[in-house]
Amino acid sequence: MAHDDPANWWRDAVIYQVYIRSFADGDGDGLGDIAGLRSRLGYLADLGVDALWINPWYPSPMADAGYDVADYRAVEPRFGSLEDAEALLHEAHEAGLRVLLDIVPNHTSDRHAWFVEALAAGPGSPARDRYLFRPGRGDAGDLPPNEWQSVFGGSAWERVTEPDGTPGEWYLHLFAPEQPDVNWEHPEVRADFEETLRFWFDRGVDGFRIDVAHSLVKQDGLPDAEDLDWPRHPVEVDGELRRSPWQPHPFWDRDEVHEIYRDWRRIADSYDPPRVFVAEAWVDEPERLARYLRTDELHTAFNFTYLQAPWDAGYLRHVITETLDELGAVGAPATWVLSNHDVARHVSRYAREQEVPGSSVMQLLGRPADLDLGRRRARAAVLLTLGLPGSAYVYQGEELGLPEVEDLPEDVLDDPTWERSGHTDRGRDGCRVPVPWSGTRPPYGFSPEGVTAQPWLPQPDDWAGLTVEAETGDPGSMLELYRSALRLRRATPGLGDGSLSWLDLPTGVLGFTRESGLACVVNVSAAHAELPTGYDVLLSSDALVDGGLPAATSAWLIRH
Ligand code: TEU
Repeated sequence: MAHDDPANWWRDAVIYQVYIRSFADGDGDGLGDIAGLRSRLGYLADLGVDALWINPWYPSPMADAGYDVADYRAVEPRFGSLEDAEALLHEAHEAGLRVLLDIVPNHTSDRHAWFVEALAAGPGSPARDRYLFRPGRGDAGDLPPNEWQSVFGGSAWERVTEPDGTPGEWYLHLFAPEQPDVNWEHPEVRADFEETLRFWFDRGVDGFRIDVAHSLVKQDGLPDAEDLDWPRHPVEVDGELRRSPWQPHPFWDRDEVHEIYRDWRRIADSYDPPRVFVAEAWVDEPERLARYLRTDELHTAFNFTYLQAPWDAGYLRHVITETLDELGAVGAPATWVLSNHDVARHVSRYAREQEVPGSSVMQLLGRPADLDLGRRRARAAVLLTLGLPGSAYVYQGEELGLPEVEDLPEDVLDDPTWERSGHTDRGRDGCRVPVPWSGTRPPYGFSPEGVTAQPWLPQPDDWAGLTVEAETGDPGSMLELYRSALRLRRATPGLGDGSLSWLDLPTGVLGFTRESGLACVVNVSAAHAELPTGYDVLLSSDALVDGGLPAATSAWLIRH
């Protein structure tokens, strides 16, 4: 298996996403930190994952939970110090865990030294050229330069007050106004991010997750996006799943972005062992995603097409096949991901009617939920996810079966989406609630015993059964299913990197074989399904009934 090989471990690694502010609080201020993470490395090694991806831990005013970086080569004091970070890297490696950090190259914080300098320097200055400042439209320049909308809602442009006190230029921010987009045409911008890569690689970091990897380059002249169909999920046309034809977009997935990653790859390859990248690129077509994974570019990319797929056998088979075909064509392994800190937790997604592709909390609210069904499907889905060829991600808390917290009080909502949408979109806080470790009441061991600080987001009162402590040793728990699956995945040839062949099974039942006589069968339907003959069961997501798979159950099988 690839994960033992220092040059190829990423081809089938299981990578655990540490959303650091919500993972474990070591210093008792209600915010997770490096000390908390260090104290839980044993848990992660024992869980059986190969690597960690840690969300941004750099100094930040936290306008977007750390994705507004004020200094890329330091650590936010609320999370710890650079020494703490180095100690963590050392201890993780000792525990057999590789570590990926998160680099945010599309935008900086508005408190980054460059932006502070740009504001003070005024229009036309070289300092402004590191960002995308433009004059406004209209006689008084009081209209934004174009119609681009921020991902968090509202215009993607903010007007500044010039040093002389007059209303002045506008700057682009595809995300919050506190996250000005940088100008990737500027050689100094390129050189500085490369120095950041080296800074952390020199400290032993094994790779980077690249935030919004598909947005760095904007079209010359910044033209409006004319009625573009974006995103483009496959939709059923005449009984077949198809996408509308791809068209260039002024800021998403422009072809010019690839040159940047060729440069980054050369830097990663200059290290021994080579460092690796995973792209966060919300590019729907696997064919477009594969372009990021050509041999001289990035290693892997999150598979959001899979994450957004409804619980539907035909749809899942379609996106799995498409992914493996397109990524295979450039020699890249697939990744399989069900949840992260930006999307509604999959237990809650799967608890709803599965008609449309999607991931947002707004699609869920107000729709009837069957959380027991959501959990069964989530259990079935993890054996699918870990049974597919390639690498996989586990978002902290999914191994406990945590649901989305859909009823956070409005006054605790922290995601900029809530304000930017004029309080119409509650945003992503519901999947970011601190992890419950032990005990029967909040903070469930998230903070050290005896502290009075509350977790930065309140945990539900009914999570006593979902703590690591409560689930440990309970054979029916989500945690023990993850532990068993991860243990088997490591020990069983045929799981991890490689290929698959589909089995011909009844409608609604997905099944495929892997190398070494291994098979994975997932009953996506609402009816009972027979298992294929000639196999023994290695692991099933729930108990078999009459030797077959009840609805929303999956199994790993081995040929006898
Ligand atoms: O996210 C990029 C992104 O466009 C989406 O995930 C987005 O957050 C979501 O669709 C909003 O509804 C990355 C980070 O993962 C996210 O946490 C940051 O907020 C964002 O970039 C800006 O840095």
